[in-house]
Amino acid sequence: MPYTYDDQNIFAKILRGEIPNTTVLETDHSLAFRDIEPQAPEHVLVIPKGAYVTYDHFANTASDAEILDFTRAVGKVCDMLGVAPSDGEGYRMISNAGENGVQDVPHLHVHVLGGRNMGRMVA
Ligand code: IU
Repeated sequence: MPYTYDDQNIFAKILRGEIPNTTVLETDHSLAFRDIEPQAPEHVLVIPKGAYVTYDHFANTASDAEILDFTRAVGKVCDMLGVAPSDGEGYRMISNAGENGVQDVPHLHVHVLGGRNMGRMVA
């Protein structure tokens, strides 16, 4: 079944500037901002500016330029937060998709969490 994108989702509103956010990084095709309910001392969401619902939707249909930009944006955010294991203590990167993934906002977002030990993943 093809994805249908709901342009009234909260991240679409953030991208249109209708709702404020705490921006960490903005690039041509991506935006990174602080999660409103942080689950760790560092909790940033990285989203593509394009209308993609999940990671698979994005990876299977986005342009090479968008994918490169988004991938680099995630890496840059890790650097900016100082959580990369090369100079920090590591991080967790996750993206929830659909019902079983318990995705709340239907616009692709990667969570970057750090600043504490995230514990072993239970599921
Ligand atoms: P999820 O993977 O779709 O469950 O994550 C959605 C995240 O979006 C969650 O961590 C919320 O705290 C976060 N969030 C936000 O940062 N700003 C908002 O206005 C809303 C949700 I609504």
